[in-house]
Amino acid sequence: ATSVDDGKGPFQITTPIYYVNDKPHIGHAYTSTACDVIARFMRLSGREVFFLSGTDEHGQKVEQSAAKKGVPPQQFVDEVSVNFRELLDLLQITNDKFIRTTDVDHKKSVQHLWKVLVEKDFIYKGTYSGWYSVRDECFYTESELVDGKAPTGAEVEWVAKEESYFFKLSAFQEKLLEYYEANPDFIAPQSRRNEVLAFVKGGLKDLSISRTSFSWGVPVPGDEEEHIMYVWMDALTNYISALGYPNTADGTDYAKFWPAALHVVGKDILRFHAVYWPAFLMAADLPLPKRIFAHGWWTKDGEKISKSLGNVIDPVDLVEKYGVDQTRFFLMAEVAFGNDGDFSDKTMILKINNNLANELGNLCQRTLSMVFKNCDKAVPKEIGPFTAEDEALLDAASGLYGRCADAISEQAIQKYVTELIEMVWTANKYIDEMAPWALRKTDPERMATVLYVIMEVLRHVAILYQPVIPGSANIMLDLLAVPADQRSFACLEGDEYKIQPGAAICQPKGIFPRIEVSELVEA
Ligand code: ME8
Repeated sequence: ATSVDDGKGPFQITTPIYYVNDKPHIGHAYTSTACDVIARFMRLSGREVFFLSGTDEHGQKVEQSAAKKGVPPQQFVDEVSVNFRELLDLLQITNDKFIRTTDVDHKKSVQHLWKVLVEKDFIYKGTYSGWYSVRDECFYTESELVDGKAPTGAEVEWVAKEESYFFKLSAFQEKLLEYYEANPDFIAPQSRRNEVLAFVKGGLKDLSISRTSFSWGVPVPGDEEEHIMYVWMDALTNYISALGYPNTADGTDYAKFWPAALHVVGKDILRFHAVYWPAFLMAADLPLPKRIFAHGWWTKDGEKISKSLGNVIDPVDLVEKYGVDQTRFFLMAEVAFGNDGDFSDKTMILKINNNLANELGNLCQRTLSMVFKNCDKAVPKEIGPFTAEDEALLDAASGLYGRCADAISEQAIQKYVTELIEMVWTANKYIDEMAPWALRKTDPERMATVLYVIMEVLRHVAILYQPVIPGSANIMLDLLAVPADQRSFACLEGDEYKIQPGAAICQPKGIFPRIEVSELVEA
């Protein structure tokens, strides 16, 4: 997929809002971290960012979970929502807003959208009977069922003749197809786009958008006593309610950010985002977001992660065992964004030990300790002319930002990290070949030059690693004596921000501890 974002101006990025029926797991950590990498990247590029996350708190699934716990739904969602907020803090996610669908403003916003759709004649009252999956919060047609279950494997129940409001989704089949055609990068990756196209081409039925058989939801305007809104209609609207919709006046977040939005979702909920949400927006005459990116699914040792299998991975445990940056790094580096991935502790430990501890950590450590010991505790001053090898390495480092930016413009986060990993490989190869330790006595000026070159390469690597491993990247930048106000991507261009010869450096310290093998055995 190519970029649809113009690379300039305000930028909105969103995670799905997570259901509060249970505590957060690795999938939630994954999507949130991916969005955080992109948000941080954009901010470091100088763009104004509105990064949104939050919790989806209505619907039958949440109501049932609350009932099981024996607490009123509001109390239940208040408690569980906190776990999601805390996970974001733990992972150092820099969301600008955390929306809850039980927020008063959000509810008003959804009710407003509803009224607009009524005015425009896209909502009518009828009766619904059909299959519903509480787990998926989704209606299915008979023909979609597989062995009496939802295509996702979830149980379905028969909803017998419930009075319901409907959204005229069928009216949007052609309009959606035209839109996908005219905007080939609206849905990414391509394989997922094809699935959406096939689904829409298969025919769209009007969508039941209200329920009467339970009560935990946003009341339908004009029919408050009987009807609550379908949870997906409520939830999807968060992307604009968080920006202040229906207030769209100049100066509002809505005016500034919408529709410069990238919605990142798991492949499980692409249909809601790529079909229903654009149809609601078209019906309301509102602009559509720039892109929907659907990422893949994590499994554990080859199996679906689920409570019943007892193989749920708690991101809080990962952070405790391996560290925040290590967890972020692994999740981003392990699988191509868009593909499925399999989690195992062993792979995680190996990846952290290899790419972070051995390759990046050692490169920093050996370079900086040589500088500290042999160059008067300062960035080398007495540097000679650059050789072809020096120039080649420095050129590779100067091109790094462009390559990384290209990757991010396609949400290719793994590619982004791989660029950095490979840059470090190249630098390690260079240091081994130049062997500055052997030059200490014979040619100190050449030694100083080699060390200087590596420090400059490390500066590029550390600045560009900030979105992925923010804490460690900033420690690296401290060790490299890069001033705190010279860490944005603008400082990767031009000579004035290069590592300054003579700048004092402090005693280097290890950044990435190796995870010991005993832990590997336990895992
Ligand atoms: O669907 N691998 O909420 P949800 C990768 N409330 N990602 C995973 C994952 C896994 N095994 N499991 C979950 C909802 N995710 C709705 C969204 S948005 C308007 C409403 C991630 O709590 C992935 O991003 O079930 C997936 O789309 C999301 O969590 C589903 O979270």
